[in-house]
Order: sequence, then structure tokens, then C-alpha cells
Amino acid sequence: MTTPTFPHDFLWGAATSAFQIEGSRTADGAGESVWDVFGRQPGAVEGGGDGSLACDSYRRWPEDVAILEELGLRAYRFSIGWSRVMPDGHRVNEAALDHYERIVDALVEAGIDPVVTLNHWDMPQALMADRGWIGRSTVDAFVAYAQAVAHRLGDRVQHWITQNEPWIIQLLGYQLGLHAPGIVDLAGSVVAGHHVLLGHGRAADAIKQVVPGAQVGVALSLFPCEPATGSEADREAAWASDGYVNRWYLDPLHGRGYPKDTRELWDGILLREGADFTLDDVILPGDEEQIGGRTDFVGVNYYTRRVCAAAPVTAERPFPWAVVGPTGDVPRTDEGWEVRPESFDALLRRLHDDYGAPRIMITENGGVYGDAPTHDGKVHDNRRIEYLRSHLRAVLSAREAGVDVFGYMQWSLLDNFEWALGYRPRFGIVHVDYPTGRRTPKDSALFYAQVVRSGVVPDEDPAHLPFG
Ligand code: IFM
Repeated sequence: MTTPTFPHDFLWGAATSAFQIEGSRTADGAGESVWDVFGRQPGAVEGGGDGSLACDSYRRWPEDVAILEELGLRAYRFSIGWSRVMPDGHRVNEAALDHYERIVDALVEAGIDPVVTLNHWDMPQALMADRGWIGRSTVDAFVAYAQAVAHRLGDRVQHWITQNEPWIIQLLGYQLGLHAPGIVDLAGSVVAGHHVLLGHGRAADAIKQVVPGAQVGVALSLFPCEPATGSEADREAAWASDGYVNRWYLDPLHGRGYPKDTRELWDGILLREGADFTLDDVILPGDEEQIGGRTDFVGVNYYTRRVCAAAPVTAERPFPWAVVGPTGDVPRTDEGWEVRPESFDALLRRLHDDYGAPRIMITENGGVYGDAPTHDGKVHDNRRIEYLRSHLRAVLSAREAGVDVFGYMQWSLLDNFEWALGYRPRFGIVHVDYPTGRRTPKDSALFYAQVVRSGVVPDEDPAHLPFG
């Protein structure tokens, strides 16, 4: 039996996002983003951290590019600061585009494919005048922004990601208020989610008008929803939860319109909430056509699964399921998330089987492990090596089964600002000493570089091997 390997042209990369790494919040005429404002609310961010310095990448980006080069990576997924490019939501700030153009040029020069995300959550605060994504006018503002970036960078950028994690924007930003803009509005959240998807479809068209050969995708946070038991009720609960988290985005993107069961669920919720609108007032004729069929690749952000059980709807729980697990002694990251590569493999196969064999880029995958530099100055993050190894094996297994995964962007290149959790969780394969900005590639980075070089992923835990 031959060992499965990745092909030579596999797109190996690592990912970051603007607000999480850049700092320099007002440089070059940048406008305020919703995260600047949200982060100032007492208690919004653990430890009181904000984005003012982060990894200082707005100034130190040449070091980041050099690290990518040293590791032999062939792609860098990073995001453009929306509020830098459109400080008041509408006017283009050329100085910000100059900045990103310099990064793109350096990447291309180094033979690294820039994978550009347009909205990684840092929308201009000015767009809150129409309630952010709840307002339909934000879709127009987003399209104008996408056009401006495509005009400037389109001749050098092939891979575009319009939106990062529509469900997380909807859930944490507009339903629970745990992320910027901090809105708690269950009924409004479904409106926001629809506008995020519409923004994807319309921005994809706009990018392709400017750059006919562009490959445009959207990065979805996909969580396999698995039933807690074999009971019919739990299976139904898991399917309903899958509708809320996964199918609500996947179906319309693949030209099927919103799934009927989840649409009914939302209409019931709007009624119970006393909303003065139904989904028919929000999803206007033609919208689903503008969302569907524009995705050249599906971006998959995978971290873990959800284990669901049937549960009664209550005032606190508007949905007929509860996320109950996993429980017990399962492997977990330092953030408590279950390490579950087999669900990753199953997810990729499911996308292939249920959605017409789409092209897939893994746009995020990684784990929180808090290992710090030891006396030898190195970071021996063996558990992250094992996380990476097992998830890359899952990708290989799915590819062997015919799933068209063409790239993998590890999350994250750098330890960085983890949103409401501040700087405590460390996702990076490169350690960042925040007070000095010093970057130290961890053992996992060296392991990853070896996989990238060889295309081979060891079939057992190599944690005992010396990567440091
Ligand atoms: O850090 C985030 C990223 O910005 C979006 N996806 C999930 C990551 C880890 O929580």
C-alpha cells in the first residue's frame, strides 16, 4: 500500500485577519471599525485588550512575509481592513490601498499566492448609521468596497474571499452581542445574516466584472451537528441545528435557496418575537438568485463539532435543541474545544456528496495551545503538532475519497487578538511576544514546513521527533 500524499501544486498556506494582527489603528487615514468601538465597552474583551498594537503587523508585515517564505508556504490568507479602505463607509482611502498593494507585491515577489479576505469583521463604524448588516444599504457599501479593492489588486490576486463566517457574524455580532457591533436582536440577526450572504453574491459579481478570471469564495464556519443519542428526537434536533448553522448558508450559496425547514423555524421565531416583518419582507424576489452559483470554491473553517439533543423551546432557548456535548474524557484544546478530526473528514465528504462536489479550500483550521518559549528559546507545542497532523490526515483521507480540497490555510500564522477573548488564547504556529512583537516559530511551524516540503503527513503522532 502506498502512503497517500498531497500533490505538488497543493496550496499550502496560513491565515490571519487585519484587526487581529495589525495594530496602528489610525495609520494612513484609517476610519474606526466596529471592533474599535466595541472593544472600548467595559467588559467586552477579556483582559481589556484592544487592537491598538496586536502583533504590530501593520508595521512589521515584512517580517511576517519573511516567515512565510522561510516556512516554504505558497499562500497567505490575510484580510484587508475594510474601515481603512473606506473610512466613512463610502469614500475610498487610496493610502490604505497603497499599504495592501505593498504587501501583495511582496508576496507575489516571494512566490506566495495572496488569498484576500474582504470582510473579516472590521466593517466601518460609520455603517452602523443603518444598523450594520441589518441595513440593506450595507450590501451596496460592501460591493463598492469590493470593487475598489478589486480595481487596485485584481491583476495580482487570484483567490478572493468575500465574507468570513456569515453565521458567526449573525450569531455573535447580532444575536448574542458578544462580538462587534454588540447587538442583541434575535429577529434582526437573521436579517443581518441574509445581507451578509447577499453581500457575498453581489461582491462576487463585482469582483469578476473587474477581474474576469478571479476565483471567488466565502469562508463558512461549518460545525458538524451530531446527535447525542440514536433517538429519533435527537437525530431530528441535530438536523434542525445543522439547518441553523450549516445548511442556511450552504444551500443558498449552491443555488437551492434557503432550506424550507429552517425558513419555517425562523418564521416561527419572528412570530414569537413579535417582529413586525416576515422573511418574505427581507429575502426579496431575486435575492436568492443573486446569492446562488457564484462561489468558485467553498472556504471551510473547521474547528470542532456540536453534539445536539432535543430540548424544549424556552424564553432563553429559541431553538428546539440544546448543544450538550461532547461530554467526558475526549481530547480537547486549551480552550476546551473537542479535537475531532474524524468529523472534519466526514464534513468534507458530506460537502462533496450533498453539494455537487465543490472545490474546497480549507480557509481555517487550528487549535489553542498555550505553550510558551522554554529555556532554549523554543516553543515545544507538541499538542498543536498532533492537532495539525490529525487534521491533515483527515484532509488526505477526504481527498483519497475524491473530495476536491485544493488548499489548506492553517489558523493562524501568528498568535493574535482572539476577539472577545483578548490575547489569552494562542492559535499561532508562530509565537508572538506582545510587549516586544518578537516572533518565534513554534515546533508546529517547523513540522508544518516539513509537511509542505514533502507532501507527506506522518500516520502517527510524531510529537517525540525533534522539530525544535
Ligand atoms: O480567530 C478566529 C477567526 O477570526 C475566525 N474564525 C475562528 C478563529 C478562532 O476562533
